[in-house]
Parts: sequence; structure tokens; C-alpha cells
Amino acid sequence: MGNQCFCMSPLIKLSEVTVLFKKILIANRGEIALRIIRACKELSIPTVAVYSEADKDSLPVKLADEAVCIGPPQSAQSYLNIPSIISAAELTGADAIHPGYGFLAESPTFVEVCRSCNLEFIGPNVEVMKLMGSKALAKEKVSKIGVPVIPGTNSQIKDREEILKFTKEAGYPVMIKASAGGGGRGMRLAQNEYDLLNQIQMAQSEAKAAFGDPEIYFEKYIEEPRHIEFQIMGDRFGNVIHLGERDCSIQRRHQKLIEESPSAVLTSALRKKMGETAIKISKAIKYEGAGTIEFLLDKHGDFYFMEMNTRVQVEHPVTEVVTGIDIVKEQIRIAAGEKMRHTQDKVELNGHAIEFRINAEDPNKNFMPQAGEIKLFNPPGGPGVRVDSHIYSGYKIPPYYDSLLGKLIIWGETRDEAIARSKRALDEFIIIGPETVIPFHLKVIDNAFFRKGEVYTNFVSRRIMDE
Ligand code: MV4
Repeated sequence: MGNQCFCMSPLIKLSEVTVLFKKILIANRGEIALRIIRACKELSIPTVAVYSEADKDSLPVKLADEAVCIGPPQSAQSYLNIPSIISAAELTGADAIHPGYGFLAESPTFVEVCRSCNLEFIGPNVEVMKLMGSKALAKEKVSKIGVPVIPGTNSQIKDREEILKFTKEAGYPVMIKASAGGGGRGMRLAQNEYDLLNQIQMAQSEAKAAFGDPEIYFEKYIEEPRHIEFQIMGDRFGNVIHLGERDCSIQRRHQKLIEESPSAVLTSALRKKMGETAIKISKAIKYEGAGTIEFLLDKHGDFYFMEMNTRVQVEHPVTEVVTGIDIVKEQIRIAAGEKMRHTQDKVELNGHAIEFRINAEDPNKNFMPQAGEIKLFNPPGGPGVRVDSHIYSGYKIPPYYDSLLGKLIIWGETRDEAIARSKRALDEFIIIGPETVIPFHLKVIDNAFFRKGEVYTNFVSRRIMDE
């Protein structure tokens, strides 16, 4: 049987070696760029880092096989600059692009440009991305297949009568959400009819300014919910599995700060039901790659689909740590057309993982972002400790991007062991230079409600910050 050439597939068999891709370009920066480089190295795939002028001394630039400057510091001219990124791919002979999270990771335009340039975009196809990008359309689609969604209106709602008909059934408070928003962006709460009618105009013009799309929809307000999201992975052959949940209830102003897996409140029966629901949704849209299905879980144990994220997420490591599955490597294999190597019955959730986002923000100054030089970086180690970070002693934090310096991911056999280990590791963690949120994390894990697993939406303002 000589060598066969599969001309339509990016998966080329050369004698014994499977070549997934010739070269991957990473269209991102910071810790996630480094995370993707690490995955590529383990798969023996050469990498290209792209960087802005502000990131020329960054670790991804030093660790990638090649690096190409794509523009000035401002994201709009560099990490969001599609022509520049595509040129870098063509110049270096890359055949695939990993977008990471943020920047172009959920841009249908970018996916279309990649396809037309014969570059594999490591992520879902453009139709699925567009569908899930519209939070209102996603909700409608998911509702049609019988998955519970938060009671509310669709985005085509126009006249006042229709809105008031809904509020009469649901009662107040009512949430106003931007269709193009997501992750809490463009969200408002109305306490009464007067408030609601006043806010509609403002919400629409704000949505138009922020997302270029004025569409809004209305939802019943769920009190003290928990944010539970399921990691799913699907391949080209229609196989879909879930890798358990992450509880992301510790957030401040819609910025997640701590994520854990498993959730302290899910029974195995509820996990099974929610996991099967996540798979049902993903199969209905023929999802390919890594994705996240977000649910709100209310205090009665009822859950509702909220939105789907079509990218790898910041908090993916907690899932990696409890399942032993490398999500980024799996994304790359799936994009190369490989069949998923895991089946649901082989996925085991082992122990407990907690992730702490290490942001350069001053918790005593309203979480104000900090820039400047890292004088000393001494991350913790020892059993059950993982640090994903792109910073080093002497690194200068550029003022142009988000404040994430890295993530501390802790594993323990039990939640209690993970918490004790977290305290130990956070105490060991030395970052001299900018203020960070490490003191905030130490406060949270010392809190009796956190220790009992009683965390929900307004936990930070109610139990920690008095804001
Ligand atoms: C909600 C809600 C209550 N009712 N929707 C959406 C995106 C996420 N980041 C926050 N979102 C919420 N949507 C309805 N209809 C409350 C929140 C919410 C939240 C949810 C889970 C965990 C923390 C939260 C913090 C603020 C608001």
C-alpha cells in the first residue's frame, strides 16, 4: 500500500509521521499566546508569534520559532489588524491560525478571510460563530430544541405593548440585554415600569455605540444565580463530549476572578443533566472544536442556557487539571481533521481545581490597572500548583492591553485540600512592582461563605468589597 495523499485534508500522512499542520501562527499575545506555543511544541508544530511594537520583548516572541511585528501598540492597529496578520501568515508559510481568546477569536470576518486565504482557522465555522455571536438568535435556536432558556422576549420586539405584556407575566426586576453583547456587557436592570421605559432608549444607543448593533431583548431577572459553564469538544465527525463544568460565580463587574471545577453545588445527577443538555446544543449546531455552554443556575436548582462561547476560554486550565485532557492540543488536532480521541465514558473528573486570575490591578484603588516594570517575579511551585504566565523579572507591563499577568491553577484531591493549597501558593507568590489582586484572593479564600461554597453573583460586593 504506498503512501496515500489526502489532497482535501490538512492531515497529511508522511510514512509514519502524522503532520497536523506545517506551521501555526498565533494571533494573540500574553499568557494565552504562550499556552498555545507550549501545545504546538508538544505536537512538534513550528510556531509564528505576531506582536505589536509594545510586545517586542515578550516571552511568546522569545519562545516561538519565528516572530513578526504586525504594527503599533494599539490593538486596532496590531492584534485586530486582519491584513497585517494574514500577511505575516503568508510571509512565514503558516497554514493555520490559532486566535486564542479575545481580539479576533470570535470575529466572523476574520474566519472568512482565513478561509479565502487557505488558512485553517482553529475554531468553529463561520455560520456557527455568527449564530452564537448573536445572543438573542442563540437563545431562540436553543429554545427551539427544547432547552430551557431564561423567560424573556426575542430581539424583534418593537412596541411598548408587547414589552409590557412580558413584564406583566414576569414581574420586576427585568434585565435588558444587548443582542451583540455577552459576558454581561451591555446589560441593565430595570426595577419598575418607569425605569424600564426610560432605559430602553439608552440601552439601544449604548448597544449601537459599543457593538455597532442596537438590538436588545428582555429577560426575567434571576435572583442570586450561579454561573455554571460546561466545556464541550466536538469533532468533524459529529462526536461531541463534555468535560464537566466550571463554576465562575466569583466575578466583579462581569470580570471573572476565580473559577473552579467541579462546582460545589452540583449533584452528579444535575451534572449529568446539564452535561447532556450542553451536548444536545452542540450537536444541534454541529459544533467543531472547543466551546463553552454557559448556564445560569437558580437557587431552586433550575438551570437556563445563557450563551455559548466559541473559543478557548481563560479558565480552560481548571478543566484540564481535573480531566487530564489538554484542551489546546485537542483543538489543534480537531482543526486538522482528526477524530476525537476521547469518549464520554472515558472522561473522568478527578479531584478539585481552582483558578485565580493574577491581574495587575490595585484592589484598594477600585481595581485600578497598574503598568510598569516587574522587579521580581517568583511564582509558587510544589504539588498541585500550575502557573500559566507570560511575565518574568524585568518585564514591563504595557499599558495598552488587559491587566491579566497570568493564572494560578491549584489542584487538590478535595475542595478543602485545594483551598489549603491555594492559601499556601498565594502566600508564596511574589510579584514586586505593580499591585496585584493576590491580597484580594487571600481574603476570598479566608471567607467563611467561600469555604462553604456559598458563592453567587453578588458575592464579591456583598461579602468582600463592601461596594
Ligand atoms: C443575568 C442575571 C440575572 N438574571 N440574567 C450575564 C453574563 C454574566 N457575566 C452575568 N450575567 C447575568 N445575567 C438574568 N436574566 C445575572 C447575571 C450576573 C451574574 C451571573 C452569574 C454569576 C455572576 C453574575 C454577576 C452579575 C450578574
